[in-house]
Amino acid sequence: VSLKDLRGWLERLREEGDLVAVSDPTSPKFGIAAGIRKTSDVGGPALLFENVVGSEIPAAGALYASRRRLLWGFETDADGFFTKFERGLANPMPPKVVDDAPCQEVVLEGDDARFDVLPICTHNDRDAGPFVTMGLQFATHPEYGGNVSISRMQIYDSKTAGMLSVPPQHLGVYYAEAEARGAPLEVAVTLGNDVYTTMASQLQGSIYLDEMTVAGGWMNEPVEMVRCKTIDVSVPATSEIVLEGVMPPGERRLEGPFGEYPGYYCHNNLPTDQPVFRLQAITHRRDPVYLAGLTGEPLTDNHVLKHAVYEASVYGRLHDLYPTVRDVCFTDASAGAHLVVSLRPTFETQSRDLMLTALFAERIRPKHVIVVDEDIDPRDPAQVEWAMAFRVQADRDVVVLPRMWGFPLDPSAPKPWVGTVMGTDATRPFGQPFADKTHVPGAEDFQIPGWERR
Ligand SMILES: Cc1cc2nc3c(=O)[nH]c(=O)nc-3n(C[C@H](O)[C@H](O)[C@H](O)COP(=O)(O)O)c2cc1C
Ligand SMILES: [Mn+2]
Repeated sequence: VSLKDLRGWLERLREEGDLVAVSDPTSPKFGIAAGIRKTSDVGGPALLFENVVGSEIPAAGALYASRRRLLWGFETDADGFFTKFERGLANPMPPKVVDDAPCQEVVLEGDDARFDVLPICTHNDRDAGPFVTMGLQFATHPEYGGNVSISRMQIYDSKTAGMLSVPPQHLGVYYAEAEARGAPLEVAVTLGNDVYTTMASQLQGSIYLDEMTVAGGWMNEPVEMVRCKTIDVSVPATSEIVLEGVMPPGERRLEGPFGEYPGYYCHNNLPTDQPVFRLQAITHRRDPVYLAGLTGEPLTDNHVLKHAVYEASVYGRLHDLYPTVRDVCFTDASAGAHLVVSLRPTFETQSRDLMLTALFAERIRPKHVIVVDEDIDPRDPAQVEWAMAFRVQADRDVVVLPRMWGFPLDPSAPKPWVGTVMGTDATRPFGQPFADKTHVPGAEDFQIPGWERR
């Protein structure tokens, strides 16, 4: 099985028992999202909604709601993940352009190209309407080159959607610069891709980085891309569905509200003025699968996908500077606000140096950083809390910096993009004697008669 497309990955998940088909009719209005919410909350399987009310096209959901599925799709495991990630980053490979592509087996243009053919979902209860949540937007810029990212798209009618990408997000920059020249920005949106391409969309790289070269690096072969039918943009040849369109200059429309990744409706629930996407054509594979996915209170597709890429990126950067960094974790519950780093400190102030470095790691910025010793697993919230409880004296170990970079969607912040950041050094004082940990010899191996771990 090849994992170079969505189908290969679905096949793998089916074999692992991690994809369950839902055959009951399911409404794209809340019904699909309800299934995704439930399985995300219980750590359940991905879902394939075979019978979507009002659409011929089935929808896959919650594919990215678990790290284990993402690792299968990336053809690695938890131990090999950072290494494989870094090898791809270090060996980028430009895509290869092909003429014939599965994603263009069916071409819908003119009146046939309507959002209505797709099972586009409405998710959280106070959302403004249906949103495309997992689309990959492909665009090009004369100087910066190709870009791929994910932006939510609010569906207004069968031909028009909102597009939320605010500079410094690259799509927002591309659009702003096209608009300044009085030109439309051509954008292709793909739904249903392989995990490599999808993860590449979350790289927080330079604006000059063509993320698809990294996808090729991870695959160790160039990604095959095909030119769209109506615009001069290329998309992965194996995409399930492609939406071709333009973002016209000088046009804005109210966008939102939408239940966002902090688990809140931000900006006091108010919609904001955003650019518009006009649909020109839809192309798709025969018997395509639509990709649904949830954003909202952690943990959802949105968080798992972003955090995998953020952790591997931050690990690479920090490990370069501090080779005794062991692991980094954006905690599940914090929606990317909390970064825990485990370190074997080699000099007195290193844990504090690291704390500040991690707070300002370019575009990936946690709000709170906690540094723990190497005996603490940053992925185990109970161990982290234990370190916070008994290795921290707040006056000595906590650094609070007001008026720094803030999450644009943090409802507690005084204004968007500005907030207070905090570092906590939860390592034991360097080079000093510290209390011994308690330990019962033999506990690990003791068998409780007739009792199995539930
Ligand atoms: C499911 C999902 C939805 C997202 N929605 C948005 C969005 O609506 N607007 C946005 O600016 N970023 C969104 N993001 C984050 C961007 O895709 C991400 O920051 C990306 O790396 C930006 O690409 P760029 O570096 O080329 O700008 C989303 C991410 C995920 C995983
Ligand atoms: Mn980019």
